[in-house]
Amino acid sequence: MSLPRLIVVFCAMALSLRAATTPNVVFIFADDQRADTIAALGNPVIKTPNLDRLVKRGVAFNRAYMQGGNQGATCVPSRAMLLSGRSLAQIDEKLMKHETWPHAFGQAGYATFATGKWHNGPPSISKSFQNAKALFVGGMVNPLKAPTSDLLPNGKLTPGKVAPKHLCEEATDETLAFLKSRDGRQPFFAYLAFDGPHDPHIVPDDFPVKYDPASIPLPPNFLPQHPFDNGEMVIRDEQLLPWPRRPEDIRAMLADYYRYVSFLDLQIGRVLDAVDASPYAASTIIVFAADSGVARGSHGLIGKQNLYEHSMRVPLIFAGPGIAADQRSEAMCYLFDVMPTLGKLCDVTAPQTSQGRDFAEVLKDPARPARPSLMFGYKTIQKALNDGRWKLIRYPHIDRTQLFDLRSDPFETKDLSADPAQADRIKAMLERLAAEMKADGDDDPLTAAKILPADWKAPAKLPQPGQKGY
Ligand SMILES: [Ca+2]
Repeated sequence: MSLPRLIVVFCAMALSLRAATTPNVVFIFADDQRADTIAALGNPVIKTPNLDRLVKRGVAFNRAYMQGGNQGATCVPSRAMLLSGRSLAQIDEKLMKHETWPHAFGQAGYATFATGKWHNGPPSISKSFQNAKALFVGGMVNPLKAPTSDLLPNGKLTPGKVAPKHLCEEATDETLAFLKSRDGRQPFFAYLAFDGPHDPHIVPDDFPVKYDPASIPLPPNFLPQHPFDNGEMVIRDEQLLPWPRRPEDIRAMLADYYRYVSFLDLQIGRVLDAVDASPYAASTIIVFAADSGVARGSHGLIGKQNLYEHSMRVPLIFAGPGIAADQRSEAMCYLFDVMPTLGKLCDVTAPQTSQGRDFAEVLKDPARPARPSLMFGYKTIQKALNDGRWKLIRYPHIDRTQLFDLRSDPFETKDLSADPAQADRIKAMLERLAAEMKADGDDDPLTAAKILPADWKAPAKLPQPGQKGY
């Protein structure tokens, strides 16, 4: 046999050996899906039979978080953190300055595939994935993909018009086609990024799951208006509903939002069925997560440009070979720890620039802790620290601090910052937050040079698309 032929045979053997011993990965990533939108994890209203299936087979994290944002479109930094394994203060949003984790999977012999939403600029797609299908690049789109002339002002389809395939369904089809194309010679990493349940909350008209707004409970921390100016009160997401927020509007919005989650759940079921029916059923790790939560009436807010739990906490479920079944974990972690963890499970060498920690041990033993504390940021105007029980949020522009006891008050309704008994704790947590920010390269001050009034009332004139502050 000639030397080149020998090399080819050797490489093929090495690849098939790797395929036989290393797991595949299907990573399903939702957009703005709150952690509390899964029936099996305690939501009494929503129907998510397929996410429930995944919960049953794996480990669900109750305290997984995105770290924050440096712009209103938090999708962008969140995905940059996830895919690079770098912290908020250290990301390149275009994903060009550092090696990405999907690239590292490719380098390790994986076939890498992406479909759905991409929000980090076109050049980084081919830098990250060998194969990308039906990726759409950018922010807000109508997921029905119908011509504008066929849509009503609310984004829904004009009665009598027919829409092409919903974006999330199309991305699922592409994922199924990719799974079908596998011949077992190479392990694979498939990344399916849904555009939903980000607003507009639009699913095909004939999707049968519907929710009666009257049956949907208001969030326990619902308020008609946020109690002070958090620095981001009139950004686009906050303009989705008028002030004061009305319970009936919030219920109607949640009904549409939940319906979208159920529609995604149907797509997730198609992926689970396809993996189950494939030769890779026993060798495939399935991960479900979302890039952020969102407020939807909590604290008088609608969007995710805040550091409350409903916006920062994300769903995170791992299932597959070597992972405990039907377990919940209280281990705290960031989204940017997820790829390092998958790297560990799949024996993929981390990019040198990845900073996330692997918590693969938690997947075997869900009682183990992961990170001792977490730090969050939104622009220069909100910074926070969660030490496992206590959460401090700092608003430097109005010189204001909130302190919540997450153990007794998971909905962050009782701000203890004015309690003299908490003064030492607040001082210590502020010092720790400042030190952790500094260690991570975040130089923003915790008290702004110019302090603005904290009072806020809805302005008569709101910023419009394209204007500053929108
Ligand atoms: Ca998002």
